[in-house]
Amino acid sequence: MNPVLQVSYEKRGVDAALQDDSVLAVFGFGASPLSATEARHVPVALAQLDPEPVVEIWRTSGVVRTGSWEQLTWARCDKMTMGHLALDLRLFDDMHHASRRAYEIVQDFLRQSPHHCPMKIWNYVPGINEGEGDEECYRQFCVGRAEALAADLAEQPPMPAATAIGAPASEHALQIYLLATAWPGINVENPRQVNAWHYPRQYGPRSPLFSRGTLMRANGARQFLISGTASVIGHETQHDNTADQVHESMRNVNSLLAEARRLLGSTHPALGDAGVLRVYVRDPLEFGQVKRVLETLIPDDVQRVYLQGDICRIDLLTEIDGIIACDGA
Ligand code: 3EB
Repeated sequence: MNPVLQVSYEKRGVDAALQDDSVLAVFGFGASPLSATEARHVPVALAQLDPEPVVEIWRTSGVVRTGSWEQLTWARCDKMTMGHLALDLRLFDDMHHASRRAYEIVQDFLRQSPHHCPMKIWNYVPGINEGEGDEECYRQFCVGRAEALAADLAEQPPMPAATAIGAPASEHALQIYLLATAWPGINVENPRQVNAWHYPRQYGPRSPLFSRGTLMRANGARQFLISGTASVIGHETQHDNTADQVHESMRNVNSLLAEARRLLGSTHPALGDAGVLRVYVRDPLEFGQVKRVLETLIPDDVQRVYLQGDICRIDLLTEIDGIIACDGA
């Protein structure tokens, strides 16, 4: 069975991609989330590092409907929903309050959606490393998220996979987008890492709330949604250079894939399976090196895009996320 969600990077314009009725979402890079032209259009502020611009396209089968809920816009087919929220930070006192409001909207939206189980949530946070200690923007983002989620903990579905990356400090929007389905996925944790919600106090007042990966099943086919994966063992950052951090991040990705195979009792998912990776690089000058290292670690047919993004801990230099098909599941 083909995966329900087909993800690809294509050298097309956003408008051309949106002409196609089977398209659930089109992600353009280097543009403010506040510039979306319709519900299926998700501009991401992070700039692409590859010289040739691409768009990320999510395709499904069947009729795509669109609508809005508070400031969130959504597009859905019969099997899944893409929801997109861009909150203008100029309307909020601080990141803590913006994040809490954003996650209240996301929770309210999911509760009434036919697809109420979040599989993965992407968070792009302007100036993520600004502020000292517990005032750091990322830590305040985590506090707001935890407060909104704690409000109805009793009805929490399993935690989604997530990515939280810094957008340029000049960007005005806190951006969150998500993929949701009607049934919960299977959470996958990384045996090499402490579960994120058990991180010790030193990383902030409230732990980040996400699973390391989620196995999504729709229409008989499985796909593995990998959270932002960095050079962390246990809970500690490893290595002070980008090349070694790329190697460690890929060891974590491979460890997650192995854990997913163990849970499924299957030989998939594996890196050679159809899929895409997004690679976030803090320092654009390191792009060439990151690319060279990854070319030695990843099969050529795994599509990937390189984006300039700050990682949520100041000592993390790179992070990788992705969506991988679980052939034959
Ligand atoms: C780490 O391993 C990296 O706060 O939602 C990765 C993915 C990270 C998601 C989040 C944070 C988040 O701790 C940090």
